Amino acid sequence: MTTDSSITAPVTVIVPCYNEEAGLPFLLERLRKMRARNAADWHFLFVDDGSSDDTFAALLRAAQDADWFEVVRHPENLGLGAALRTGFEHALSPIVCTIDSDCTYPPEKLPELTALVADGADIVTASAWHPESAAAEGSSTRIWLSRMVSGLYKLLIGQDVYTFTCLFRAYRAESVRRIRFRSNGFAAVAEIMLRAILGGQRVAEVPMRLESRRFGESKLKVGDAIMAHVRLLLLTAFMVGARQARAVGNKLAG
Ligand SMILES: Nc1nc2c(ncn2[C@@H]2O[C@H](COP(=O)(O)OP(=O)(O)OP(=O)(O)O)[C@@H](O)[C@H]2O)c(=O)[nH]1
Ligand SMILES: [Mg+2]
Repeated sequence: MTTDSSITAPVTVIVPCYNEEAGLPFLLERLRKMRARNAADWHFLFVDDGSSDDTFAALLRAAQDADWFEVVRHPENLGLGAALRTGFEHALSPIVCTIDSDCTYPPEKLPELTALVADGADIVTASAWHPESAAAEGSSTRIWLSRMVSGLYKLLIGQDVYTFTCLFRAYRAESVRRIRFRSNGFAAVAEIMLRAILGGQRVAEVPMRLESRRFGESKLKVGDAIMAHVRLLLLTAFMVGARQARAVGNKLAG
């Protein structure tokens, strides 16, 4: 069913989808089994972002026999960041997760992430570029881009956070709601992490192997993603500089 209401289960998992009909049966079966095994009271919220294929209709059909997920839809494609914003608005659970709909990180591992939020972290991310993570599978361009921008953000931020680009995360809801991110596309994932770190939130990483997509096609447009990350790198440099200037100012004043 579609929903206008908000979700109050202990954990809500937001699943952004754009033209993912090929992998939907696999994804739904995997989530159903995962819930049956260890997350019976979790809720899933699919955000269909104006898909032009059968994604939305297939989700609605599947939702008729399932009370554990709901579907919201953008009438046109607004981008991954916009879909996440919509998801966060609807999910009122104390813990909110986001996952890729192509299962490139195993949904079964989500409880590892939510446990760390329960232990005090504000944001927990799967980390494909952590030194303890196994070698990633998939497109070499995507791997190169994601590694490179994560390395640059790490350098700018000056903290041991290795992966900024991974959507597979768990958040303390009250913390993520404080983050105002502006990116509408893929860069939103990095922007959320950067703003969380700069805002003093507690970040944890779980080393995890990135697996390759088995169904459908990648939605990442490399050129657009590079431009978005260049803008975000500049914004980050500005935010880091402003923070340092404030710290110096406070020292002089104190
Ligand atoms: N709502 C929404 N979701 C999107 C959009 N673009 C991508 N996604 C979803 O975001 C997730 C990540 O997109 P992918 O296409 O898998 O991008 P990727 O993981 O960088 O690339 P591959 O896994 O190598 O294909 C998937 O669940 C997509 O369906 C979008 O414009 N809107
Ligand atoms: Mg993917």
